[in-house]
Amino acid sequence: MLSVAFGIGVLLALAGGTAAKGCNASQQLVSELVQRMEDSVKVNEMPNPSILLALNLVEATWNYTHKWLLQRIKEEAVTRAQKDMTSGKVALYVLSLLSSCKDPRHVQALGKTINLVQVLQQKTDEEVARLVVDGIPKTTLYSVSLDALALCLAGAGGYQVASALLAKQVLSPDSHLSVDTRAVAALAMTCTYGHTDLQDLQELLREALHNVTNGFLDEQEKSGGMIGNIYSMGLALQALESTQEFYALREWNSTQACNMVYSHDYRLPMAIAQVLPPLVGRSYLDAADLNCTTGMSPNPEPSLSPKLGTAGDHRNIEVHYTITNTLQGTPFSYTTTVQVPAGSVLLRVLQAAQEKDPDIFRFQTKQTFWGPMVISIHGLAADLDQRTYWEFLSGGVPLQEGVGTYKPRDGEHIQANFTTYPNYGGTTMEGIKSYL
Ligand code: B12
Repeated sequence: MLSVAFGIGVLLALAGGTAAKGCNASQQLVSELVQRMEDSVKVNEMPNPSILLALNLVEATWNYTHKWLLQRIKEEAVTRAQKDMTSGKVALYVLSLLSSCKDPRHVQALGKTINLVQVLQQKTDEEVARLVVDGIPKTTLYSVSLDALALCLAGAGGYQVASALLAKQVLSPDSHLSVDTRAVAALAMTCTYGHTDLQDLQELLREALHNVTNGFLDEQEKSGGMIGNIYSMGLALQALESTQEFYALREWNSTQACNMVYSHDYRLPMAIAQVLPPLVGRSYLDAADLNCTTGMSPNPEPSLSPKLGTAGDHRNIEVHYTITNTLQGTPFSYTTTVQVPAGSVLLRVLQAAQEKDPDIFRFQTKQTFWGPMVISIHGLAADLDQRTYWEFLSGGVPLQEGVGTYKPRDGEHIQANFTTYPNYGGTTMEGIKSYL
């Protein structure tokens, strides 16, 4: 029902010339991905700002779902941004509002008004203070990168220090930043580079951007187009898309990397939201420069219906499952074997293990935009402050998908290990003062 409207919307965007760079994906692929993203929007779930941002970046036709998302995002902003949101989440809200040509300094809904940029500045200051004192941010460097990007695009203060710290982290041999984090940091640093007159800071950013972009290009040359994994490709392509001047002397044939993206059937709305912009030659850096005059499509209200379950086939498979903690309190390690229908996602395995032996294999999840995240197993809970989490592996190799998406094979051995995510090398304020 919505596809006609999207088709037209995307066509308009492409006719506007945005597809000249980047992957130059077919309109059919872009429309299909837009459709999947829109179909994922449900009235009974949290509005996802990354989806609104991606819809705006591909200039999908304004319709009921789009309008509903924007309204819900404003409502969430005025009720929850100050108290219940991390800095990174507020940054995504700011980016989604900017991309809708709405002023994030003046968000009005439910009879309340909030200055979301001010909230973001406060939260970014807390991240920066923690990064300077402890060498690690309050949340993650991925979030700090979103913070710096959103503040820079909103034309607010506070992003220069954050960007300088990010550049230091990128250049530190001790900080093993993921591709996703380096990509968003590159977007933030590129924005800062274009908005600062401070020469020392520019030089630092140039060096860090050169490092990130050349690292990505080396990686894709070695891995047949892949940068990180299939879920980091969207952000990596966004970064390469908007940082050409920092690898100017190097030829990049994007075909390999784009083919890698085309070969994957993206289903997760979050993954689609990150990969769509570079498919039409755009990145999050374009969020504040969009033309929002597109008219409202006459399509009727979409169903915004609850999610459908997935049906597997009738065969059963056997999966071995081990949970291990050697990090905190009394160490433990337990293994079980369960039968689940073929085609089941890993969550089904955890449920079967819990049903079989609830004392040992009880677990809890929290819903996130990437699906259900396992936050506790055997009564041992992940803790943001202590930077602990339950990591999932198969044959000792970390899974690239979560329990709501990953489908184990017959006979596979899945491990859940209680572990910590890396502490990044410290950067003292002294270390960055000279750049500011
Ligand atoms: C930081 C991060 C983490 C941190 C989160 C810590 C924290 N307190 O913020 C930690 C290290 C805990 C983590 C864990 C995992 N992660 Co992670 N993570 C990220 C990263 C780099 C940034 C997320 C973020 O901060 N977003 C910004 C904030 C503002 O948005 P948010 O909605 O509040 O973010 C929350 C969710 O993203 C959630 N989250 C983070 N990772 C994952 C993964 C899954 C599957 C789920 C359901 C939720 C989730 O934690 C965030 C904070 O609450 C993304 C990269 C990306 N491209 O998005 C990968 C990413 C989302 N993670 C990924 C994966 C695979 C995992 C793991 C499954 C890895 C593993 N083998 O165990 C586990 C989750 C296991 C579980 N317990 O269920 C994949 C997901 C791909 C997919 N198809 O689902 C991504 C895209 C990285 C990648 N390119 O492979 N992750």
